[in-house]
Amino acid sequence: MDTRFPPNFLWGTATAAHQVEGNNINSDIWLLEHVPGTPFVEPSGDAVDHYHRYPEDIALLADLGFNSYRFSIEWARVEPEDGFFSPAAINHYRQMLLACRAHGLRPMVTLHHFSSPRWVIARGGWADPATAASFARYCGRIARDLGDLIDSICTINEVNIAFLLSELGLLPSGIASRGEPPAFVIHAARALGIGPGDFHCFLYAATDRVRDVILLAHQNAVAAIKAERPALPVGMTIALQDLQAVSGGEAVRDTIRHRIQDVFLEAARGDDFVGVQTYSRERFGPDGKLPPEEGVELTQMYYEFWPEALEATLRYAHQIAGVPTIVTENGIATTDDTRRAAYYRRALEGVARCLQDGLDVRGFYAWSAFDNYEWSLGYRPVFGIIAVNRDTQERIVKPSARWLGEVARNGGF
Ligand code: GCO
Repeated sequence: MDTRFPPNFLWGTATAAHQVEGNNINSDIWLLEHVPGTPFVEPSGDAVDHYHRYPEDIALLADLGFNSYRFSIEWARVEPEDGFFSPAAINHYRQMLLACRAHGLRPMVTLHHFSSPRWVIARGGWADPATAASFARYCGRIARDLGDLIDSICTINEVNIAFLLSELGLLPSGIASRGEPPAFVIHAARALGIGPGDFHCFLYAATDRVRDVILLAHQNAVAAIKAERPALPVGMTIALQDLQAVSGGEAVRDTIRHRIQDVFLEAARGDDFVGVQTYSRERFGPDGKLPPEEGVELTQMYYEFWPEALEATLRYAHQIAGVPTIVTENGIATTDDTRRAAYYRRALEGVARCLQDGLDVRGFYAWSAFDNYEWSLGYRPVFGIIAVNRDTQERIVKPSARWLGEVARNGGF
């Protein structure tokens, strides 16, 4: 098949501040990593020290052949206390953006990637509409101070993550039930001076009220960014699995799909683009979610090796949201890098088929540039096209990085 991509297609890798920078000590996630009973298997610590090593990292990504880089700006660093914007932190991100520009990488910036400042959670977190206003104020500030160097903005990464975890039964035990809060919530809430019932962090709070605050935060952020930089493309990203119905599972699948995908895709309708983030598929029968299909290879995340999911979710996103898409994350956790390259080849063939059918897909970002901190699962799952020895912080380029970089350089394969 013809896997030529348009000449202006964005080719990049993606990272998130908390997962790579290290020592994000003012964030809610850092707090959760360190409280008694934490659901995190290990703390993030120095991560891959991207906060200090971004100049070499950005140069390496450019050398490999990419033309863009998606990274996140950390709200907890930029605004460590309510209303105090750190000029030093903002300048740090300005230097990162300048490094991207100097190396020919068009920067796509995410303004919220799961972690929030501690003060936000102490004031009601994602259940409080005031958080939508605070978030928009921070986004407007970034647009004003850094927008001249940014190519496009993702306001919030995976607006639907908590709802997806909740519907698929993946929340840490105790969070989803209405019973006693788990120990880690009690301790985290105490550290913030609030009651456990008032602890609403982005990753784990999955109520209708939280959903409304998150979508309001996105809308307010778009308005605040556009007020500063009307021409800057803005969207949000959504975690989308290919949700398949098996032998009579359509009704169950459709109900779940409505709650975890449709309401968010519908909210993206007025945006400049929507970010599609896809890793695998999930199958549903009449009684709910089914286990992985027998005989299908599993990744380190216990997801099925199913690169065709990306084509399916891109088509679905176009159908429901009706705006241009960007693949803001796609990838696989495996220690066998030959499987990663195979996965990307098949996923990209799916993207090419979408383009041939006239879908407006604008770019592809591999998750992730580096092996990094996979949230509660720690450092075990490796998603990177570049390995990192975290004792020495040495970067080791994997063959999949060379392959993907060549595809980017050649605009196809
Ligand atoms: C997400 C996040 C990333 C994850 C990745 C792999 O999609 O959940 O954006 O932070 O690391 O998805 O699970």
